[in-house]
Parts: sequence; C-alpha cells; structure tokens
Amino acid sequence: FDQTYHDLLKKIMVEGKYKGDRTGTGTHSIFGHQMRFNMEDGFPLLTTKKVLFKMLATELIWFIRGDTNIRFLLQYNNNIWNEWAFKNWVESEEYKGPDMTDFGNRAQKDEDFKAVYQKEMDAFKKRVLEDDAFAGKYGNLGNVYGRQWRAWEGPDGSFTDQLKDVVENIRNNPDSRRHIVTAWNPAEIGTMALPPCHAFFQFYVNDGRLSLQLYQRSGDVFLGVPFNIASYALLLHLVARECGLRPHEFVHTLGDAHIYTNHFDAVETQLERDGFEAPGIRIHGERSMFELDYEDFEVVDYESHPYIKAPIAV
Ligand code: THF
Repeated sequence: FDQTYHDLLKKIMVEGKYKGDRTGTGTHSIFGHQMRFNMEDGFPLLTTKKVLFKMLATELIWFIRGDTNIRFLLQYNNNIWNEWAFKNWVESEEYKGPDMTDFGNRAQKDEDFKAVYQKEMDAFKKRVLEDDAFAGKYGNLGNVYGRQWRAWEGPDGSFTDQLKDVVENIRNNPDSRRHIVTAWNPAEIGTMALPPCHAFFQFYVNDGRLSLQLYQRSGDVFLGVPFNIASYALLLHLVARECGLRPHEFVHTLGDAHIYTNHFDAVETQLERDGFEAPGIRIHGERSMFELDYEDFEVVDYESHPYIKAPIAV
C-alpha cells in the first residue's frame, strides 16, 4: 500500500508541472492517475507516516449520518473542516473581530497574526459547540457530502437517499452496473463551502466480493489523499458488511493530483521511509452501518513511522 502511494508521490515530484491554484499556494500537478488497494492484503492506512484514523473515521460517520455541521466533528476534537466554516463566519456581516482576510496563508507567514487567528478560531469553535443558533448558522458547511449522499433534493422537492438506495440495490440486484453515489450536484455547487473533491463512486459485485471505485476530481496528495484512501476503504468494509459480501478492491482514480509546494520537504521525508506491514480493521457489534459510532471501529496492529506535520491550504 505504501509503495502504491509512494509511486504517486514520486510521479508528481518528477513529472508534475507547476500550476497555480485557487488557494494561492502553488502546486505541482499531474492529470489522471489510478491506484488499486486490495482489502485482502490488509487495511490501507499508510505506515510511512502516522495517519490519524480517528479523524477520517469520524468524518466518514459524519457523512454517513448526512450531517453537514462541524459541531459533530468538534465533539470528537476533529478539526479538519474548521477552516471552511470559519471562512464563512469571518466573511459574514455579523463578524466584528480583527480582519481575517486570507487567514490560511497569513497564519503561515506571520507569527503575530497566527496568534490572533488562533484566538479567533478557538472562540469560534467554542461558540459552535455551545451556542445552538450560532452553530446552526455558521457551523454548517452547506450542501456538502452528507447532504448529497443522504438527501439529494430533486427539482420536485423530493429527496433521494443515495446511500440507502445503493445498499438496497447491491443486495437485490448485485450484477447491476448502476451502483452509483454522486456528491457532484451542479445545481447546488454554489451553496457548498467547497465543491466535493471525492465526487462520484461506484460499487461492483463479483464472486461474493464487493469493490468500490472512486473518482476524485482533485487530490491534495500529501495531506488529503492518505485520508481519502483509508476513508473509502472503510466505507467499502461497511457496505460489504451491510450486504453480506467480502470487501475486495478499492480503486482510486484521481483527476488533478497535486502536491502543494509547501509540502515538498514533508514528501522528501516520507519517501525516505520504508513501510511496515499493513494493519487490520475490525467493526464491532451487529448494528447497521447507519447507526455505528466511532467506538465500534478498531484498527489492529498499526505500526507506523512518526507523524509529519504540514500546513493545509484553504
Ligand atoms: N483542502 C485541501 N487543501 N486539502 C484537503 O485534503 C482537503 N480535504 C477536505 C477539504 N478541503 C481540503 C478536508 N480534509 C487534513 C486532512 C483532511 C482534510 C483537512 C485537513 C489535515 O490537516 N490532516 C493532518 C492533521 C489532522 C489533524 O491533526 O487534525 C494530517 O497530517 O493528516 C480533502 O478531503
């Protein structure tokens, strides 16, 4: 698994072309790449750096619940979506604090600003956790993944639960070529904090085994992709369990696969490391995937190199 991922890192470092981007950070990028991870070889949580399973597992539960409010994540001390909610808050009429324009880049370059930003961010998190009305307004990321997966709104006002439907269809008509869930809803892109990166996925059943392919339009290969791999592998395990099938392959197809220029040193560090044996995953209890909690998951025998810190581009 680590090798498959390292091959992608190397390919971008060698062949990647400089490309400016929305965040103003700059990237090296390639277009079109596919990786395959066989669940029979273990659970693809990378070992050449520590990947925080709790963060991606609680995020996946949040998607599965159809929740789009960061309050749930904050309750697990999961901060991966804070910047996008915070951006809506500081750009609102109601915000009266210090100027937070371009806070992501400024916090990396300016220590004094970073302190001010962190104080504002802490106050924001506290308010989202404690104040229901505030959380309803500014904790919500809009019509992001959870909403599209569980309650896609049709033109007639009806709702489609794509995730429940796909589980039903896999059970009842395994050979179908329409086991699809899409988060890419063109009519609602404007109401999302960030248009979906992992946009479209499909299941495939053969010989009692279930596979999953994801089309990811944009991949932050150092920070996001290790999360995305483990997250969709976990989703594959959950849906297979729900349908009485064995999890087989996760096929990860990437569109714009990029490494941010401020991640290059971190990538070099990671590429010098050799991987350990992949861990395993256990899902405890009998509850349906729609009712699971983080405490029902267990990663077993995870041995990894240390965590590598790198800044997130907002
Ligand atoms: N934006 C960018 N630039 N990259 C992304 O990967 C990304 N996401 C989501 C939305 N926008 C994105 C958010 N997902 C981390 C990981 C995933 C994220 C956001 C942030 C992150 O910082 N991970 C760190 C540490 C986590 C922590 O300590 O809390 C890591 O080292 O893994 C892609 O879906």
